[in-house]
Amino acid sequence: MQEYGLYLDGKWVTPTGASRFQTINPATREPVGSFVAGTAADVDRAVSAAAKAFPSWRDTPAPRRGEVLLAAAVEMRRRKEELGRLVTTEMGKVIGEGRGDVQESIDFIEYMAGEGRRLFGETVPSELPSKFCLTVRQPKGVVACITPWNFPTAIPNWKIAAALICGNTIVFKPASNTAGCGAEVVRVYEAAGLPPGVLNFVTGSGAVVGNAMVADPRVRLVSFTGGVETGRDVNVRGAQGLKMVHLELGGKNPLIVMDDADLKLALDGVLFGAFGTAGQRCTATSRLILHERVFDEFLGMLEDRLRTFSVGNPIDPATGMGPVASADQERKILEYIALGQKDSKLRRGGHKLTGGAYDRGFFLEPTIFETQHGSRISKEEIFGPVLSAIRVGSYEEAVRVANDVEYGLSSAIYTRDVNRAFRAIHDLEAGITYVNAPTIGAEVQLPFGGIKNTGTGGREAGSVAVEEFTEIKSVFIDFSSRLQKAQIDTPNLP
Ligand code: UN1
Repeated sequence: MQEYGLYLDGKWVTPTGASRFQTINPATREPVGSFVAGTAADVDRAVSAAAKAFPSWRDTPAPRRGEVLLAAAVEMRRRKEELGRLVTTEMGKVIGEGRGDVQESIDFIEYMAGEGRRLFGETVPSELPSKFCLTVRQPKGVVACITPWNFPTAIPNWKIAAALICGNTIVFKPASNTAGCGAEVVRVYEAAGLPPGVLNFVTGSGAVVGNAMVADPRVRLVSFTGGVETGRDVNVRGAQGLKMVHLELGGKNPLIVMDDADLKLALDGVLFGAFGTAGQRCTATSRLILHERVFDEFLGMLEDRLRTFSVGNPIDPATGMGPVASADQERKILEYIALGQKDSKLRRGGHKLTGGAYDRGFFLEPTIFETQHGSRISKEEIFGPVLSAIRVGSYEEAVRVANDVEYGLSSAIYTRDVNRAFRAIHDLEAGITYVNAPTIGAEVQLPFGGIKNTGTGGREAGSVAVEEFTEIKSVFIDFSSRLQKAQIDTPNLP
C-alpha cells in the first residue's frame, strides 16, 4: 500500500504526530493508500506557501504557464493506463470509465494550455477623444479547490488547470475516499515542473481541512463540487469572509422518451445514463420520463437488457457496472430503495448483491422503479443506480415534470421531431440539454454547470472556465494630455 504525505511548498511532507486514514477498493475492501489526516495548522502552511508563490506565478507569462500545463498533459497521457486503473481501484467505476476519467483530464489540461495564448479581454470605445479603454484579466490569488470522489482525476483537473492558467495558486483538498487519485494528480503537475508552492495538497476531513480552507482570509475563491448540503454550508461559511464561492452540486436529471423516439437508441442512452458510473454522476439519468404510448414497451426492453447486464469487478473489461463507491453510499442508496418500495412499484433490482466476491464489496443491483412524479425518489438526488420511470401523456406534461425539481444540471430528450427537439432545448430548465443522447458525457470544450440548486450560477470547463478564476480590470488610458471629465465633458448635442 502506497503511503502519501501532504504536498506543501513543493515537498511531500508528513507532519510529526500526524494521524492517518486509508482508502479502500470498493470492490474488494482491500486498502489502496494511506494519507495524512490534515489539521488546521497544515492548511495554514499550505495557504502560506500558496500566498508566497503567488507573485512570481502571476508574473509568469500565461503562454509559459501553458507550457507547464502541456507538460502535465503529456505526463498524464504517459501514465493514462496506470492512473485509469487507480481510478477504478479506488473509486469503483468500470475500467473503460476509469480511463475516460483520465482522458477527460488530459483533454481539459490541453484545452486550458491553449487558453494561455488567449485569456481575452475587450477593447471598448471611449466617450471622450484621445482615450483608450480596455479590460484585462488578472488572477484572483490563492484559491481553494475542494473536489468529489466520482471524477477523482477529471474534476480536480477542471479546477486546477483553469486556476493555474489564469495565474492563481492553489490549495487542493480531494475527497477522502479518492485521496490517492488526488495525490497522483499533484504528482503529475510536480513532474511537469510546476514551481514550488503553486499547487499545495492537503488531505483530511471536510470538517477540519475544508473548513480551515474556507475560513482562511487569504483564500479569495472557493471552488467546490459535491453534495448540496455541504455546498450550502461552504457558501454560508464563505459568505462570512465575503469570498467568492463557486458551487457545482446535485442533479435529478430527466431523460424524456417521446412516442416518436428511436427506442433502441434511447435504450442504449438510458442504460449508459442511468447505470454508467453506477449512477454516481451529478449528470446521471435519474428520471426516465416516458410517453404513455411507449411506456410499457420501453420498460420491457429495459428490463430485458438488464437481465444480461453484468455487475462485478470493475477492473474486468467485461463488467457493465462496478460497485458503488463506499459503505456510506451503499447505505444511503439502500435507504432510498426502501423509501421507494413504500410508494412506488419496484420493476427490477432493489437489492444488495451477495455471495462470493460480491460479499467483499459494495455491489447493488441496477434498480428501476415505476413511480409518480412527486414521490421522494422522483425528486431527490440518490446518486446511485436507481432509475425512476414516470409515465406522461404529452410533451407539455413531460416538460412540466422534467422541470419540477430543485436541480437543473443536465437533461435529455429522444425524439425524431426536429421542431420538438428545438422546443425542448428552449423549454428544459437545465445547464445542459442533449438531443438523442443521454444526460451524461459532456465534452470539456463546452461550459459545464447548472441552474437552480445545482449551483451558484457559474460554469466550469469551456472557454468560460477562466471567468471563475480571474478578476476583470477595466483600464482607461487618456492620451489627450489634458484632464477630460467623463459624464461632464460631454458635448451637448442638439
Ligand atoms: C459529474 O458528474 O460531476 O458529463 C461530472 C459528464 C462528465 C462529467 C460529470 N463529463 O457526465
